Amino acid sequence: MLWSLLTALAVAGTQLYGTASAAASASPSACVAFDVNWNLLAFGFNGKDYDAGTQDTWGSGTPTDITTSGRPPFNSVNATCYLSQFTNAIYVLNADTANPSSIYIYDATAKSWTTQSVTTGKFDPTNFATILDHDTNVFYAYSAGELYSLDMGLLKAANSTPIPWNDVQQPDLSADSAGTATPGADTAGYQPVMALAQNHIHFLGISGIPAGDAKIFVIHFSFMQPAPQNYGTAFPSTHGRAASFFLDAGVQQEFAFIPDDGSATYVINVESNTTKTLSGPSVKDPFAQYYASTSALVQLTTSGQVNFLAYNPNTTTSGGTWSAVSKLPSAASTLGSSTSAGAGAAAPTGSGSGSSGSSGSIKPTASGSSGNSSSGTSGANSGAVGMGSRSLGGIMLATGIAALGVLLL
Ligand SMILES: *[C@@H]1O[C@H](CO)[C@@H](O)[C@H](O)[C@H]1NC(C)=O
Ligand SMILES: *[C@@H]1O[C@H](CO)[C@@H](O)[C@H](O)[C@H]1NC(C)=O
Ligand SMILES: *[C@@H]1O[C@H](CO)[C@@H](O)[C@H](O)[C@H]1NC(C)=O
Ligand SMILES: CC(=O)N[C@H]1CO[C@H](CO)[C@@H](O)[C@@H]1O
Repeated sequence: MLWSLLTALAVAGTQLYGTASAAASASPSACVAFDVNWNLLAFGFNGKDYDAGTQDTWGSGTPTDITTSGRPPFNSVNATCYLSQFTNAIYVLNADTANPSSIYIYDATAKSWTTQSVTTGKFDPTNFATILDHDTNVFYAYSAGELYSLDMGLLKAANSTPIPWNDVQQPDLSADSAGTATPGADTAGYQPVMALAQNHIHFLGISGIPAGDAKIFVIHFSFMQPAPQNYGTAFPSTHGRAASFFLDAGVQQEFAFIPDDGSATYVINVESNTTKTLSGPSVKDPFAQYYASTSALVQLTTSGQVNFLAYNPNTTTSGGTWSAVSKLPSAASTLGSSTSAGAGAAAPTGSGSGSSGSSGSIKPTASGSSGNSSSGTSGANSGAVGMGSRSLGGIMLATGIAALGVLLL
């Protein structure tokens, strides 16, 4: 009896530890995005894909099952989805461990899938952040101190010719305003946070840049502005996640930035150079993914929960309440199943806010894109949760092992 109890404890400890590890080190293998009519699309939810409809319907009912052939298996961690607004297609990255660099294309009009092959060159498909530029339909990605691009043309179905990731430049991420570009400056150890607005890539969370500032890469001129731009509010210069708010037509002008500690949601307007401070997500999860429409910021947590914050660019000025998209099932079985996270677990988000042990707010109470592109990524389930579970698992495991030792003696 004692033996069974101890065995059970040890097993429980092992399982807890495994789950916590996965949850704490990588973003979900599911992803969320929007079509051009602002229907919320949820991919890789327990082997299925869903259309949850428009925002006014998310509170109840059931989503439409849009699962069909040719879809990726969604068996890889860190899956991300991007709306190509001109084509009404969703581009899906990191969704197939067997084809880690392939880009799966979902034609949201035809409701069909194709697979675009890619030539990676030096680009590492397991270590990057990216945005899809609205006007050019080109991906820009940062990986290991290098900026890359991949031109999707106007594809809503795959082309038989592989598309290359092109080396663009070694960006200068320094705060130097002298006007001289030093390739690679301040890129060491940088965990990229890329946010798109006005065809500019905003690099956030750079340790040497003051709070409230971003380094800007101007896509149309392939040019990194030497001096950082200030956005009026001292949002922290830490790692986090970003998602651009679409407009019904034209390029995005605002993006949301959620620091890893989930303490607030900052909405940065790159026309007025101002920042609004909205409520942080109820679920604090440094690995949550985020995606935005014209009027909502959506969070997919690493535990598979989907939450949203309503946002009206004309009238929302602060605060706000996060709610669950209760229409969608939890994507529970699509957690970052793989082990890949490994060591990354230590400080997955790099310089990110030393939040991970903090706030115990793990309450599941938390209730809670389209034309010329945008970005989005991040996960939920606060580090707090992950750490908590892991510690618990570790303790239980240790206890079990110690007890086993005693028994063996
Ligand atoms: C997933 O993302 C984490 C950091 O967010 C990174 O450390 C890890 O290498 C990524 N794994 C894969 C397989 O992309
Ligand atoms: C915002 O900053 C940019 C770059 O410094 C500048 O060109 C633009 O005029 C500013 N906008 C306003 C409204 O001040
Ligand atoms: C905000 O105002 C613009 C200009 O009046 C309008 O086109 C847009 O629909 C408004 N957005 C929302 C979400 O109400
Ligand atoms: C369909 C559409 O609005 N396309 C526009 C996207 O942005 C580019 C550059 O601003 C315009 O030239 C296109 O007309």
